Amino acid sequence: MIAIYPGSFDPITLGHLDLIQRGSRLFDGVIVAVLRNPNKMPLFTVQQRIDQIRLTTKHLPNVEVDSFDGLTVNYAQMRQAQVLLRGLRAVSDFEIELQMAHTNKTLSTQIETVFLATSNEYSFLSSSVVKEIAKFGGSVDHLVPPHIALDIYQCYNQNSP
Ligand code: COD
Repeated sequence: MIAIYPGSFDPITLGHLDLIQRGSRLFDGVIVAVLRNPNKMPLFTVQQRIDQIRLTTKHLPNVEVDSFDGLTVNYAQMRQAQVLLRGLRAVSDFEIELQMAHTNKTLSTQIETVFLATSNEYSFLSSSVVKEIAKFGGSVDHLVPPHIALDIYQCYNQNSP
């Protein structure tokens, strides 16, 4: 069974990586799919994010990284995937994720959303938190893979704190 793990991943964090690793043990294949979203002003371009995720997941042979436009369910169907993999950190995630899962179900009855609960140590972690800390000169070494931390420090024009 193939799962799509869709998201912004701007940038990928250790919380995302944890979910990908656990998903790769549950499914035959996991496709990490970066949304090409012209409405958002991302820190990293789609290509940068794809390269970052590829480097981060290179030890996982059944994980592929791609990007997509438009509806996630259409992309999933195009890739012949049966599952959308999503993470749940808190009740606030639950509300949004449940709405998204129900919406996606109305668009395609073939595709199931599977939620994995966050690992305890990453329950507070998001790409936004990482950017906020880095913007104000804090260290994000414990929140993202080492090569991503360097990319982030470079973006904010700072040396490793
Ligand atoms: N622990 C566990 N899970 C985590 C953690 C963590 N620390 N951090 C993030 N996650 C999970 C998130 O809960 C989410 O499930 C996933 O990882 C990706 O997170 P993000 O923030 O990188 O990506 P999102 O949530 O912004 O992605 C949203 C989509 C791109 C999937 C969504 O906008 C989408 O499907 N857009 C396409 C249009 C569409 O199909 N719309 C219809 C559905 S409403």
